[in-house]
Parts: sequence; structure tokens; C-alpha cells
Amino acid sequence: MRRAVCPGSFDPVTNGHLDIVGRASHLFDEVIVGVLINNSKTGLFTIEERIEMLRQATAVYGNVRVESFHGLLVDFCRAQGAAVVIKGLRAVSDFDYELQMAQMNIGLSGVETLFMPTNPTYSFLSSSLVKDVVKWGGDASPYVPDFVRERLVTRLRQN
Ligand code: COD
Repeated sequence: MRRAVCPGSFDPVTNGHLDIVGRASHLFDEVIVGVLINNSKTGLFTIEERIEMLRQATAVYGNVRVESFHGLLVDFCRAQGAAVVIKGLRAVSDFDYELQMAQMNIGLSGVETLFMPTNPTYSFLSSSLVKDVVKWGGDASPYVPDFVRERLVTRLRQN
């Protein structure tokens, strides 16, 4: 079975992430979305909340599974039986660091990284920007699923 991992923080999932996951799901038998547990960084949403949103947003694809991981991405890939990591590339600014990580990962373990060009509609989009837009009263509906936007509004405009 050909498996690929789409890793990230997903705090929260955006339409840019979902575009990459959806396209990957057409190319592989199974896609595993890996949510990084990063104990040194507090997110807006807990890992459980991120997973729940990702599961809801990817339920439309029959071959996408959502799991969390900590430690090295390549160890997670090995545990999942995945030989490939899929990354979305938004702009040249993404490339330098992504290339370093891809080269480190293949050196560590032989896990390949495939880059997918972002959908131009989402090329500027990040979880951080969406949080900022919602925090200051902007409309994030073009950028995240509706149920994610509602959770953002509840979380960020409580006071
Ligand atoms: N369009 C297309 N793709 C997008 C968009 C967009 N608008 N936004 C994000 N993406 C893609 C990118 O491929 C990105 O890598 C991925 O979605 C996840 O994005 P984020 O922002 O949620 O997640 P990051 O960038 O914080 O995730 C970083 C990782 C968790 C992948 C990385 O830190 C990692 O692999 N950590 C594990 C520790 C490890 O193995 N370290 C050594 C690596 S060499």
C-alpha cells in the first residue's frame, strides 16, 4: 500500500492545508495527516481540538487518517509505514527551510519529501494570518471551513 504523511501544526487547519491533503489523497492509497505535539509551544487549540477539526474536514475523503506525533517526523513515518512526506510550497520563502528539512529527513531515514505547489487561491494563507484576521474582526470565511471559523470566533473573541 502506498502511504504518504502530510505533517504540520494545523493550529487550526486552513483551506490551504486541505487543498494539499485532498490532492494527495488522489495520488496515494492512504494519507496520514500528522499533527505535531510540540510541548515547547502553546497553540490556540489543543492537539485534541486540532485533530477533531481535521477529522471533520477530511471526512469527505475515504483514505485520510489523522494522528498526532511527537519527536522526529521520520520516526512517525516509519511507524506508519509511509515512505513519503507531502509538503505544500507556498512561495520561494518556504523553499529554503523545506529543502533543509527534506534533505535532513532523507539523510536520517530514506523518507522522501514531495513538494506540491500551493493552489494560487491559498498561496498567502497560513494559520497565523487566519487567527489574526478573526481576532481583529475580519471575515475568515474564504480561508477555513465554516465550523473552524466558528470555533476561531468563539475562542478569539471571548472578551
Ligand atoms: N498552501 C499549501 N500548503 C500549505 C499552506 C498553504 N496555504 N499552508 C501550509 N501548508 C503546508 C506546508 O507544507 C506546511 O509544511 C504544512 O502545510 C503544515 O503547515 P503548518 O503551518 O500547520 O505546520 P508547520 O510548518 O508548523 O509544520 C512543521 C512540521 C511539523 C512539519 C515540522 O516542524 C516537523 O517535521 N517537525 C517534526 C520534528 C522533526 O522531525 N524535525 C526535524 C526535521 S528535519
